[in-house]
Amino acid sequence: MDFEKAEEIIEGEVIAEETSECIPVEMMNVLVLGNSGAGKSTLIKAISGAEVETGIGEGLTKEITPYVSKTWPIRCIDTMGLEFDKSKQRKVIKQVKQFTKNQLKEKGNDGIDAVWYCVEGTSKRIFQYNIEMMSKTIKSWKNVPVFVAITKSFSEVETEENINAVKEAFAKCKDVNLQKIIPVVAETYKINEETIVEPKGVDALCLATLDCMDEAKKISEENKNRMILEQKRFSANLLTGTSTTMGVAIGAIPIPFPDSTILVPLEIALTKGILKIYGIETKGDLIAAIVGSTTISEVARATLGAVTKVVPNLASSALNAVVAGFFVTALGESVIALSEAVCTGKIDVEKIDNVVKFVGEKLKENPVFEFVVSFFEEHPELIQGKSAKEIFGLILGAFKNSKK
Ligand SMILES: Nc1nc2c(ncn2[C@@H]2O[C@H](COP(=O)(O)OP(=O)(O)OP(=O)(O)O)[C@@H](O)[C@H]2O)c(=O)[nH]1
Ligand SMILES: [Mg+2]
Repeated sequence: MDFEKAEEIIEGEVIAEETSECIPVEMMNVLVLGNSGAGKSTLIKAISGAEVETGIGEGLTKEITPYVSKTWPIRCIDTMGLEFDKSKQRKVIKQVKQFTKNQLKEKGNDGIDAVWYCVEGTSKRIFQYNIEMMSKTIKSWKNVPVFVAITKSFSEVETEENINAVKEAFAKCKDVNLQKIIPVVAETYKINEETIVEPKGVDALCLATLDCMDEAKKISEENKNRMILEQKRFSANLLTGTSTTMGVAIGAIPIPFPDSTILVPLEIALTKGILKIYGIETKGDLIAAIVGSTTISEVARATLGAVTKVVPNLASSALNAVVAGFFVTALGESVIALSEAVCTGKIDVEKIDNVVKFVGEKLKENPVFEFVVSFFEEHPELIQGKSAKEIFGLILGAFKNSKK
C-alpha cells in the first residue's frame, strides 16, 4: 500500500488540519445517510476532526460534502436528511449520484465503499419507510455494505432494545447488505451538573468499516492501533472539554473548591469516563484513590492561592470558577496520559500507588497553572468587568495560542 497522501483529495472537500502521516492513499468513501437531525454531521465531526456544521432545526445540512478524516483512511460524505418528503429524497439521490459521477469516479475511484445509516437511539421509532428510502438511495452501489450507527445511544439500558428493533426492521428489507449495528455517542452528553455520558462506538464503527474492505485489510496492526488511540484521544478530549465547562459553573461558589467536595462528583465522572473510553477496567478504589490523592488537592490549592495573591480584588467566586475549570482540564489531560500509558503497556493499572503518582506528576507538570497565574499578573486590565466564564475563555484562548 502506498502511504503517500493528498493525491486523490478531491477539490472542495474539507480536510482536517493535521492529516496523519501514515494515511493510505486508498481512502474509503463512506456515504452517511439518515433522517434529518439523526446526528450524521455530529458523527462525521467526531471522525474527521474537521469543523462540521451541526445543530437543531430542520434540515441543517443542505449540500453533499465530503470530509477526510484526520485519523482514519475514511472520507465521510455528509448528506441532507432523508425526509419523508419524496421530492427531498429524490434530491438526495440526485446529489449523491452527481457527486460520485463527477468527483469520485473521475479520480479513478470506485465510488461508495460503505454506507453508514444513522438511526436515532432516543427516538424509539424505526420506520420501515425510511429504511426502504435508504435502500433506494443506495441502489446504484450493488451490495454495498451498510452499517447502522444507532446515534445518541445515551442510555445503556436501552441499547439492546434498540439493536433488536433495528434488526427486526432490516429483516424485512432483504436487499440491504447489513453488516453491523453499532451504538454510538459521537459527542459528550450532559445529563445534569455532575453526570455525563462519554463518547463511545466511533472507533468500533470505523474499524468494522475498514475490516470489510480488502484494501483496508492491508493496514498494519501498528497503524490500526495508532488510529484507535487517536480516536480515543479525540473522544477523551471532548469529554474533558464538556467537563471543564461544567467545572467553571460548579466552581462559581465562594468556598475554595480544593477545600470542599463540590467538584468531586465531576472529577469522578471525568476520570471514570476517560478510562471507559480507553476500555480500561477499573475497580472503584482506583478512581477514588486518583481523585482523593493529596497531590491533586495540593496542586489545586497552590494554584488558587497564587492567583488570589495576584488579583486580590477579583471576586473569590470568579477566581474559584476559573481555577476549577483549568483544574478539570488538567485532570482530564493527566488521566488521558495515564490511559495511553496503560494501553501501551507502560504502566500497570493494578498498581494503584504508581497510577496515583503518575497522575499527580502529570498534573503538577501541566503548564496551564503557571500560565493562569502569569496571565492574571500581566493582564489585570483584561479581566475587569468580565464574568468567570468570559475570563476562563480569554485565558484558555491565550494558552492555546501560546502553545502554537
Ligand atoms: N450530545 C450529543 N448530541 C448529539 C449527538 N449526535 C447528535 N447530537 C445533537 O443532535 C442535533 C442534530 O445533530 P446533527 O449532527 O446536526 O444532525 P444531522 O443528522 O446532521 O441533521 P441534518 O443536517 O439536519 O440532516 C445537534 O444538536 C447535535 O448536537 C451526540 O452523540 N451527542
Ligand atoms: Mg447534518
